Amino acid sequence: MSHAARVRFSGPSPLGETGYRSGLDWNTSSRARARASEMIAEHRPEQTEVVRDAHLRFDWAAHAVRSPQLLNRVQATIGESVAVENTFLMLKWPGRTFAVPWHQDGTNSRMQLDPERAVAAWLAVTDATTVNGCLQIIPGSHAAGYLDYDREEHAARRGKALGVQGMFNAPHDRGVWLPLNAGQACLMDVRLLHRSDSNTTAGVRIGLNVRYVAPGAIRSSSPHNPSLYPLTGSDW
Ligand SMILES: O=C(O)CCC(=O)C(=O)O
Repeated sequence: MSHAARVRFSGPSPLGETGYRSGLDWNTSSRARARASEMIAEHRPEQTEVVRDAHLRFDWAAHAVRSPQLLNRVQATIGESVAVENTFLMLKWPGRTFAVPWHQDGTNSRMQLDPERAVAAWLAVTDATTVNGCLQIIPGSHAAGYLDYDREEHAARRGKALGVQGMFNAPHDRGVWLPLNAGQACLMDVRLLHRSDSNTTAGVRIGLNVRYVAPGAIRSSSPHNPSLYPLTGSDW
């Protein structure tokens, strides 16, 4: 997206001052862990780290994005009509370096998401802890709006999963860790700065990242608009 066409979108968050909401449930822990076991068995041979559009590939992920408590919160945040714009399943295998740099989910070179009409969710499929690579966020960082960013160096190797990287020297001491049990989820303003570290444990860490949008949320300069996966409403 050209620099001139980019909008900063500074201002309040539909998720309040902190710009995030944690402690939601997308499933029971035992069912989430069962899904994790399936994913580990399927992806262990290739040690796949990123699966794009997981909601189109796995029935459990298609159900996860419409789990009632999560979807209710999403609708309370961005309105009744909701579609999935994108999902990534992220698997962090033991012994591999896979840290995700500071970034904002709602901006990349192709598009920007209007933060009043879009929200990001992160669903823990395994437990996510400070030692296996849970999210770290900077509460309130959405208020500065979209920041400048660089292209991610390793995008090609990671299947172009993340288009942006550490846009500024975010002070780690302002960061808050967001550990979640399997089956729990959090919602984030699409401008909220977040990152995660590599997994230093012997187990696999799996999370599902979801971007939800309401009609009109996507500002794009690309002819290849993302395909939407409507969940509720009829304005699509
Ligand atoms: O799963 C992770 O460790 C990071 C996910 C994330 O930040 C993202 O996909 O936007």
